[in-house]
Amino acid sequence: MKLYDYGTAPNPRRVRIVLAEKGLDYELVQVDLSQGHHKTPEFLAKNPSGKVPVLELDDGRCLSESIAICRYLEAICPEPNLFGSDAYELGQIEMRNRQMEAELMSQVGISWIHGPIVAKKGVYKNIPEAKEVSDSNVKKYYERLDKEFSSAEYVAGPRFTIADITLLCSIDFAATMVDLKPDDTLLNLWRWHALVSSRDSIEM
Ligand SMILES: N[C@@H](CCC(=O)N[C@@H](CS)C(=O)NCC(=O)O)C(=O)O
Repeated sequence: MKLYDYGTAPNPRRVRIVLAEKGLDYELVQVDLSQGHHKTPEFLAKNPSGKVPVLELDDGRCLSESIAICRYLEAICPEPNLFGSDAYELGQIEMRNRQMEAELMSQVGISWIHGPIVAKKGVYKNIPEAKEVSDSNVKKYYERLDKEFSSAEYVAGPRFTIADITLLCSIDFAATMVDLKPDDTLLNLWRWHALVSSRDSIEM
């Protein structure tokens, strides 16, 4: 199978980490978003939404949406389990992953879209006020996470799951590409960050 990727993008990184956790072989294909290669007719035939990641199976069928791809990978390679083993855990991990996406990753995305790197491309109308609000939401959310990690080792219970992968990819993208590094005083958040970053599957 092939993974269509873009090095610094947080969503394909989630899939790369899941592939590494599961030890699956695949071919990595870089799609240069900065050159608009994700909007060509060839790429739109693979994902009409024009976004990475896309997983192309050996028979040519394609899946997009990071979590849909990761669920497929969990189905073909159940171990290590990243989405939950029993009914409660399935619900708990889904809930936490959705919260990381909807409450943090989406806000980081707004700060990115209205930040200086995207502004230079002139693709979107730049609204600095939107970035001010999302920057503030991200910083508040980091504080909330720091409190949660005072009594929790991982995002969704006692073990590493897809929810940790979503949070890690959101924070690392925010810190490196959006100038939203969590404050050094958020010691519980940084403890969690060091813990998950030390896994063999984690690369930038
Ligand atoms: N919900 C999608 C989001 C995919 C997405 O937004 N990918 C970004 C890179 S992280 C992208 O391709 N952006 C280019 C664009 O939107 O034109 C997922 O989880 O895969």
